[in-house]
Amino acid sequence: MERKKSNLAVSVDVTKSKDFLAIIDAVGPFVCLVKTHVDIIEDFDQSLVQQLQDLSIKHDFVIFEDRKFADIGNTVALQYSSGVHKIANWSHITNAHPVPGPSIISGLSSVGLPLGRGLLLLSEMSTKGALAVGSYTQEAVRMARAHRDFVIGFIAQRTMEGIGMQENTVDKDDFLTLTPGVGLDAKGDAMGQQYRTPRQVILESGCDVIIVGRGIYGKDPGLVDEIRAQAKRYMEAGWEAYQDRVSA
Ligand code: 5BU
Repeated sequence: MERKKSNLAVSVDVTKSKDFLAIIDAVGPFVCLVKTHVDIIEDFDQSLVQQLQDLSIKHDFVIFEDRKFADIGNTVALQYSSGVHKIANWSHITNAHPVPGPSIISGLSSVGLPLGRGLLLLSEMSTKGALAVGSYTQEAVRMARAHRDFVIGFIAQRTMEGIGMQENTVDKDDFLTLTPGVGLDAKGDAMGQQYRTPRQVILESGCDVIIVGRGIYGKDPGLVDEIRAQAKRYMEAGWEAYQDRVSA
């Protein structure tokens, strides 16, 4: 993030590998991270993974497969390492719902730790009516603190710093907060998504990284110049809000 002066992550939710790679190459210079949902790609094969890794080196970004694991330890270890996608082989970080309890972290770390991978826990969601609130969120943060060797942060709507801690605790967290549900032009979509601006997310809510999907690639993945311009716009808005937060 420091090296590129960017706290922008782009979520590339398209179904054709040609569009997927074109968007990533266009936004690459502006992002610290690219977030994927590889299970929506219709023509997925291992060569796509190789090309994604090449782009990650070319543009200096981290790869995050947004897999949202949610099963028992043994099953998630298999889902993470095996199957068609073999996520652990190429995705630097992935994420999990805390709903099964700490065993989900043990299962995933048995695969990911030896490979130097990291995990984000979903302690909140951006959707209307989300159930990840209150004591659920607090327990997610406690689970993360108990597994600092593998958990590097959260997907959440605000910083998780201090959540669930006793008052006057001097212990400081050092977790990242990555936040989806970010848009400069829309307030939401027709399926429950809710958007806030980079300023609300980074400056007011104390998050670190904005995750932006349709706000950047829009409806037509072929409009590469427009996608590049939007990526630059979101990168500048995110970084300015971050600078304002750290200098406040
Ligand atoms: P959008 O096009 O900017 O709305 O895409 C948001 C992305 O972030 C999409 O890939 C979702 O799966 C993902 N997401 C989210 O929107 N809200 C959440 O709480 C979580 C993930 Br967790």
